[in-house]
Amino acid sequence: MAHAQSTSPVLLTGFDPFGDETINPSWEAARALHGARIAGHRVIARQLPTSFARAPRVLRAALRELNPVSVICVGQAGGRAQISLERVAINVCAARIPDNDGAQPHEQPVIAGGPDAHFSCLPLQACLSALHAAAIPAEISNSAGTYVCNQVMYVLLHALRARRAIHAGFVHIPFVPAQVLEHRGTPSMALEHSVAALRVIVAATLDPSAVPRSTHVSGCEH
Ligand code: PCA
Repeated sequence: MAHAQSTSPVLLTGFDPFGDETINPSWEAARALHGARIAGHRVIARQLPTSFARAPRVLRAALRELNPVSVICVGQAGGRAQISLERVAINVCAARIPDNDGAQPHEQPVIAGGPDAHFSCLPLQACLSALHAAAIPAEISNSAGTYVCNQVMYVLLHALRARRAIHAGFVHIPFVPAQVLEHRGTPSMALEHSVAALRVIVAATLDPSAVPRSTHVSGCEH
């Protein structure tokens, strides 16, 4: 079993473009690491649709198929200036704009009857320290919003709630510079920096000495 564990992949997901955008840096960054080996584990990148109906299905299928040792879902957070390590997903879907299927839920639960929130099972402090040591602007965020990213984070942590030893969580990344050419003052981060950030986060997550964050609030076992 130790062998199986050491060869289990890391699953990285990113989203397809949504809203007015023609690219989504989360997918560009995730796919840049597809096939990389980090701390002995292979990275597998999968794209999720920006769709309330379809993203959970694609994610659950990937979890079943790949049995990953660690899962990091990535999304674009236009307007943010730093890498955001999301702390919490809430049981709410409330869309400001329609998703890629035209759906725009208002005040619906992600999972009816589910807990109000799920906390990240990533070692957030270790990830944050490693990012800062690599001179990458990063912060812990206390809201992943109420759109598809929050939904995916909630579904991920709900699906793995009985398997708390798996490091799983969500990271938002800024726009890339090309997306803000015509939006003066909107922050962006070069794709290579976001890719470097994800590499650092995966490595910190796989580091056996990385003791988690607040075990008392989320019940993760690491
Ligand atoms: N960002 C959106 C959904 C897809 C993405 O990349 C969000 O923050 O919810």
